[in-house]
Amino acid sequence: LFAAVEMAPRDPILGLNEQFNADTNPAKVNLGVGVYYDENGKLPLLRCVAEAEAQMQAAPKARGYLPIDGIAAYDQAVQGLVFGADSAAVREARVATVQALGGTGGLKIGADFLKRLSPDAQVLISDPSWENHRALFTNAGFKVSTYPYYDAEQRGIHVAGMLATLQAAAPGTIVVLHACCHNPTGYDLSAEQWAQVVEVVKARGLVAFLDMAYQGFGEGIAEDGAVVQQFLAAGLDFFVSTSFSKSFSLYGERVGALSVVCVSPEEAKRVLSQLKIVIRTNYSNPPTHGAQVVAMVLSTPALRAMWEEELAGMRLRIREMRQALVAELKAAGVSQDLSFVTRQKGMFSYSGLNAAQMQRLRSEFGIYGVDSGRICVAALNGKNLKAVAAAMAAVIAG
Ligand code: PLP
Ligand code: TYF
Repeated sequence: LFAAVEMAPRDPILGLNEQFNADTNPAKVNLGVGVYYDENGKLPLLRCVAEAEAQMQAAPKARGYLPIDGIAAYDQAVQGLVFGADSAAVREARVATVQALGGTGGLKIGADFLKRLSPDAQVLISDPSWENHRALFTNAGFKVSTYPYYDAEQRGIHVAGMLATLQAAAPGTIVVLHACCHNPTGYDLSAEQWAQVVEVVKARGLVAFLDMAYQGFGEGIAEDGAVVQQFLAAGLDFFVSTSFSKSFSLYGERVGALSVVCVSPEEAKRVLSQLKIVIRTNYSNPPTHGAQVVAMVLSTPALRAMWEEELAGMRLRIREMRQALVAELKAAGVSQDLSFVTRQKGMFSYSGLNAAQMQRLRSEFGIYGVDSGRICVAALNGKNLKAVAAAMAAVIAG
C-alpha cells in the first residue's frame, strides 16, 4: 500500500527547529521559528493565563463536547477584539465567528468554505508570505499565485506592484492579506496604503481574507486591528482569521477563530451553518481548554487589563531589541543604513542577508534564521544580542 509513497519535504521553518535541537554548539541561538521568548530566552506563561487557569482549577468542570462553532462567550470575545463590541457589524449580528484550531485552523475553515462557494476562484498571497499560506490554499484545491509585496531595493513594500496586480485580478479572486506584522518581512502598509487596497478590493469585487496572527505585537491592539475597521467602513464582506498563539503565548493549545463579515444577519446565519459543516466533517468540534482561558481573560476586566499590560510588555521588548540590534550592529562595524530594522513591525525582521549568509550564520556561529534572511527579533535578549550582532556583522563583511 505505501510502497509508492514519496517522502514529503519538511516545513522549512519547523524543519529548522529540528536542526537547531540537534546542534551541540552551546552558544546556539534560535531565531528561526516565530515564537516570542522573554528576556531570559524562555517561552512565557502569561500571568493572566495562569490566573485564569487557577480560577478554573478552583472550580473544576467536566469537559463535555463543545458546540461545533465553539464556546459562545469565546466567539463573542473574539468579535469584540477584532471588530469592536460596539461595531455596527457585530451589533447587527452580521458577523459569523467560529472557534478554530489556531490561526491555521481559521484559515483552513475559511479556505474549505470558499472552495465550496467559489471553486474556480484564484488565490493571491503576498510575495513573500508565510509559507503555509500557499500550502494551505493549494491543499484546499485552489490555484495560488502571488501579488508583489517585498521591495528589496527600497527595503519596503512594492505598493504600486501590489495594487496593479490586484487591479488586474478577476472578480472573486481571494486575496490573503496580513492584517499586521507581516510575516516574513515585518513591513506593514500604512493606513493610506490600506485605503488604496480596500478601494481596489471593492472596485474589482475581490474577496479579502485578513490573516491576523500578531494583533498587539505591532503598535497596539486597536492600532494593529485598524485595517479591519477600514474594511468594515467600506461596507465589504470579508474574512478574518485570528490567532491567540502568540498574543497569549498559548501556541500548543491551538486557540484561534474565523470571522466572516456578511451583509445581513440572515446571511451570517447561512454562512455560519456552512462553516459548521466544514468543522463537523473535519474534527467535529473544537477543544475546550485554551478557548476557555482566552474567553475568561478577555471578558474579566482585571484579567483583561493584565493581558493588555503583558502584551504591551512583549511588544515593547521586541521594539527595544530592534533598537539594540541596530546599535550593536553599528558598534560591530556595519556601516549600511539600518533604519529598516526599526521600521519593521512585529516579531520578524527581514535582515536583507542572503541564503549563503544565513547558512554561514548557522554553520559557523550556531545562529539559526530562515534562508530568506528572516530572523525572529522576539528571540533576541540581552544575553545573546552581542553574539548575534557580531556574527551578522561578520557575514555582512564577507
Ligand atoms: N498566519 C501567520 C501569518 C502566521 O505567522 C502564523 C504563525 O504561526 C499563523 C497564521 C498560524 O498561527 P497558529 O499557530 O495560531 O495556527
Ligand atoms: O512563521 C513562523 O515562524 C510561525 C510559526 O508551519 C510557524 O508562524 C511556522 C511554520 C509553520 C507553523 C507555524
